Amino acid sequence: MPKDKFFKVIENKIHPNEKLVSTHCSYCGMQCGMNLRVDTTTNKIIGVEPRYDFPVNLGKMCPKGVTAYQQVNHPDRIQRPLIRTDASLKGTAEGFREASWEEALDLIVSKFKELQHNYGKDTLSVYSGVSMTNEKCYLTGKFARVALQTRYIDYNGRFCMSSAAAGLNRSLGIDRGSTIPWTDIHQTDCLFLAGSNAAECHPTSMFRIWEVQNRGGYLIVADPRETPLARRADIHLDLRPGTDLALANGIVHLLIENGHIDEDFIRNHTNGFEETKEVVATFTPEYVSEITGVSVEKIVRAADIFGRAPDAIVMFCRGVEQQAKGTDNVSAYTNMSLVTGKIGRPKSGVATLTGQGNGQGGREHGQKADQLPGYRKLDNPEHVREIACAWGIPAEEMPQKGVSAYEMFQLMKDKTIRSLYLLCSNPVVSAPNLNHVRESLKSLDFMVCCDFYLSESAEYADVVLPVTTWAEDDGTTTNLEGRIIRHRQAQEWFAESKPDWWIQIEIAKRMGRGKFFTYLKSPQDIFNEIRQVSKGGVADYYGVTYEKIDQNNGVFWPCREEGDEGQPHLFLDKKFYHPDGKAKICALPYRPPAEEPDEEYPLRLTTGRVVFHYLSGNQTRRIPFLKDMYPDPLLEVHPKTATRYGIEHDELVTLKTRRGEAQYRVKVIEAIREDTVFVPYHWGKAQSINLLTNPALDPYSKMPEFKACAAKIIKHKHGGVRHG
Ligand SMILES: Nc1nc2c(c(=O)[nH]1)N[C@H]1C(S)=C(S)[C@@H](COP(=O)(O)OP(=O)(O)OC[C@H]3O[C@@H](n4cnc5c(=O)[nH]c(N)nc54)[C@H](O)[C@@H]3O)O[C@H]1N2
Ligand SMILES: Nc1nc2c(c(=O)[nH]1)N[C@H]1C(S)=C(S)[C@@H](COP(=O)(O)OP(=O)(O)OC[C@H]3O[C@@H](n4cnc5c(=O)[nH]c(N)nc54)[C@H](O)[C@@H]3O)O[C@H]1N2
Ligand code: SF4
Ligand SMILES: [Mo]
Repeated sequence: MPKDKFFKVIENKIHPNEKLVSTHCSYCGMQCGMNLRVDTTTNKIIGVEPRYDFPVNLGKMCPKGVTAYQQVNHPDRIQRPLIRTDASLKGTAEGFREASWEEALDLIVSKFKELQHNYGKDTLSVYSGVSMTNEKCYLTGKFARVALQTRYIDYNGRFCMSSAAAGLNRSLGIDRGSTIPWTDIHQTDCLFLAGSNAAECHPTSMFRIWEVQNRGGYLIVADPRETPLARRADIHLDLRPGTDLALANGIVHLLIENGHIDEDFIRNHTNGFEETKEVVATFTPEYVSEITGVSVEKIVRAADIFGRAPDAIVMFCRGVEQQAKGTDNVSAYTNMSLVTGKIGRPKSGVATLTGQGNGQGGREHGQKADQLPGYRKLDNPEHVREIACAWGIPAEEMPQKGVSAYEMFQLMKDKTIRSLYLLCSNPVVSAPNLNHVRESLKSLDFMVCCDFYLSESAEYADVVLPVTTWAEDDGTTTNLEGRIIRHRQAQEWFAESKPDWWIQIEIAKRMGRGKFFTYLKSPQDIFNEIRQVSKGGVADYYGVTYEKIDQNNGVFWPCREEGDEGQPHLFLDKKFYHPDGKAKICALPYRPPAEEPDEEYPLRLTTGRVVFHYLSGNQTRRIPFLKDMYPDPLLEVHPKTATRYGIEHDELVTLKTRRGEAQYRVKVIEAIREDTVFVPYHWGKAQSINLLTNPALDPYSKMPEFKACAAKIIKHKHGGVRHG
């Protein structure tokens, strides 16, 4: 790939008694290149330097990235396996004793066997995450289906990328988050970003995003809050939470009316235009303004700028996806690119900003309830046969498809599921409607949690297994562009911790299923299996090798042959991945959020992130700098709303919804709509905003409605402003 205008050769300085290990950040989907500094006398990681040679971040990093290394030798690391001695203390950090690996693994396997003997194979479940490498994500799917032989596996991407995946699959026939490499972004003429707080959540994208304006291009942002991105945008579409579908339909309506559509492209490369035209016909700027609260002028101007721009990129993130109609929102925004033909060429396209480090790769290789490696589907008998054959099991033995993450917690409550193997996620903080989820975990007969810190979820476990961090193991991840990259081991396994793959292989052996795993001795062995098994699938990794990744700074999938260089741009041949080669323009009638404000709950609550913390906060709340910068969650309230409730900045109030309540200090801020309040979700226990969120699920993706529900503020009798 050609070097872009930001590329500079800067050598990393190596200090005496140190070596640099070239790898990537553990956190978000940007997967910034970094070098870990290792003291060669102690062989411990002691610091970090950005990598200038990785084309995505080119030497830039954010506050989380520069402190990520502090996780590795942190005093809170779990040193050895823990076994629960007092069941009455479930839900607390008390009531555990240390144990050997032998004892812990034997206990797990005897419990699994006993439960399966009494209640059938599907009584076990696996809930996983995508902060893990492709190797671990892939193996977890195989572990559930081949070692544990259960249908019940799902993962935290259900709460993250599931609507993007469902929407992109429906519209384009493929779910690669971005149709273009990140090095295209700054070269476009119009960047339309919906529901993304990129300055805080994908901070190292910002130099490219600002460059669009520096070059004379336009930035249009749709967000109920005036985020740093929205503040500098040419147009800020400050919509009510949960109304994106109306906004997107309204813009498509105007693109058609203004003659800004590409008729040749529509005729030759898409289906569905006529039906869509009919549906959007009623979405006049006035009607859209009524639903969204955005002024008619702004809607008209946004559509005009987007329509006139020679090249344009539509980007969206969880703000539009974490809704009970997230899938429709994704397809509706994708319609903007499809009707204008601004897709399938450099500098134009569609991108969702993938959340977790391996949010892309981790959703391709079989951690989803209905999916097998290479993006194959469990309800396709041909796909099942292919994977069963690759794994060496009879096709009839392949477990059926399971259910989505939140539905799994429901099945625990009614005892259909009696055991959970949890890894790489902290659902006691991150799942919606937590009162229910916490009860579900309590009702389990036996729960295992694999983590490197004792998370809020680990406190519900019967056995806790200490795992290695990202910096102690080799492997690959696939970043938000679809680029497969290498992570490298910089330090030995901490204390008695083990990598997730090692643990799963040991359990498989003890379950009597070892023969399906024995030849996997290292991450590279597992990667080679992914190559074989994904061959012929949509997400085809066959042509990717560790060596090729090293030589090219990553390889974009699909990469079908050893000689193939991978595809940074998708659809350059205007072939979409539906059987007829055409993309689908989707006709999508509007529907309101699952829960609208009313007299009792008059406010709209939306939730999300701040720059200093990551997801459930289990990793970042322990890093001194990050904790100091943002110690506790704050409730963002517009000054006029604060006046209406008679509350002041920093006052402690109760926020309540139909599902639960929690107390927060108020942050009075103009950068939010008057009818909306916002709380970040990175905290556990009584501070969890997910005690309040709505588990209404999207019918296609099964994504909960994290981004919109009805709430009220309750003022405390005796104030609560801190003084001094
Ligand atoms: N600092 C930090 N960075 C992260 C993460 C983190 O935890 N912390 N997590 C990573 C992960 S896993 C993810 S998924 C991404 C998430 O990245 P983002 O999606 O950018 O983050 P959020 O804060 O969840 O939501 C984005 C924006 O959506 C807006 N929003 C809320 N409701 C609506 C709505 O109805 N419509 C529209 N259009 N916008 C709405 C919010 O005001 C917010 O500014 O970030 C990744 N990067
Ligand atoms: N209200 C609200 N809720 C949300 C969201 C929102 O916007 N609003 N966003 C949702 C989104 S987008 C996401 S991605 C989810 C994420 O929510 P979670 O899935 O809870 O994410 P993490 O906090 O990353 O949890 C990962 C856990 O695994 C551990 N861990 C890290 N790496 C490894 C590893 O390699 N192996 C193992 N075994 N453990 C590891 C970490 O210490 C941590 O405890 O939250 C969702 N919840
Ligand atoms: S932007 Fe994301 S990948 Fe880059 S340093 Fe920050 S958290 Fe890490
Ligand atoms: Mo996410």
